[in-house]
Amino acid sequence: MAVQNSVLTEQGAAVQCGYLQEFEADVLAGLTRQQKTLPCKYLYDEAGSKLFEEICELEDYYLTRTEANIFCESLPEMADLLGESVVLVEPGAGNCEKAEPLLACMESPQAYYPLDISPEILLTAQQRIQARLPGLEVAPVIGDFTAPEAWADLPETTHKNVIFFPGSTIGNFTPEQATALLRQFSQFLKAGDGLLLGADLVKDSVVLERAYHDSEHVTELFNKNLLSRINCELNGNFDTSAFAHRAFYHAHRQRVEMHLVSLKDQTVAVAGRDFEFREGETIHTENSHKYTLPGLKALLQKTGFSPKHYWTDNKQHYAIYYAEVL
Ligand code: AVJ
Repeated sequence: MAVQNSVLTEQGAAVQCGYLQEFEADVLAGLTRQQKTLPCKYLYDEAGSKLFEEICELEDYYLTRTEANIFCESLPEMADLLGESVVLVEPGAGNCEKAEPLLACMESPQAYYPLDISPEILLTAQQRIQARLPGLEVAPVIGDFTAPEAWADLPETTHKNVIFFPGSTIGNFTPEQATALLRQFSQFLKAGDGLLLGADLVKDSVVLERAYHDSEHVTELFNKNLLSRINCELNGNFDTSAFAHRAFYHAHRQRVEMHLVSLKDQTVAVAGRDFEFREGETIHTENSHKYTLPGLKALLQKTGFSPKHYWTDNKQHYAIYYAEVL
């Protein structure tokens, strides 16, 4: 049974009300820290998600098209490994555009459960997929996939489940967080269930840094949108022109870090509180962790999965891994 639209909207409204309180608490806590930090999940509001979609089209941002090419080449093989009558669960599904060709290629998929925080985007995607794949049950679940409650809202099933986690979303998590998240995935799954995971690989730092400091400055807008969002939703007064976008590869941590650099000494108010910035001080806004193939394999193994197969592009810029629960 698909979730009724009215239920979905109510569920969405309740989730979003709690979400605003959590946003405020997280922003105030993050700006109080020695290294000012804002959780990267807040970059993806409606405007941020649109900017991120623009990033995905950029020449400098190789990730999306490289992953798409790998999928395009190996979809039948992947669908074959997944098997028939599978329930596909996608945490952070967004517009569900990556799942659609996979579902179309799979042998009589049982259901598709996209899990995301935006009810509007999910509803549009649900209608689109149901029109293109009639007979497939598409039941969106509104929630934050890093929260255990969201997983409890998923319908129970006796069929084989496969968690679909493409887009290198795993890169947003530190190794410790990624370990916890994949353990959460494997605990939700049962023996024989699967995980199809996309991850960006370690490579030349020039290529990496260009992807996050693009020549068309879309990533800069994406990063600064977080400040505009705080201004709007939390009554802030950030002057976005008094901050600069910075992105660099930290080889030891195997990640690209995104920051906003204060261009002068300044005081900014958020939700009735004042925060001091020194010139050159930064707010750390996002991490994008990069993996090696052995690193990915080890991560899967220590979180309850048995790695079965991986696919890469010829430059080994990006990998898609398929693993099953032991
Ligand atoms: C959505 C986490 C995959 O890390 O490449 C892109 C986010 N931030 N450009 C990434 C992002 C700036 C993206 N992920």
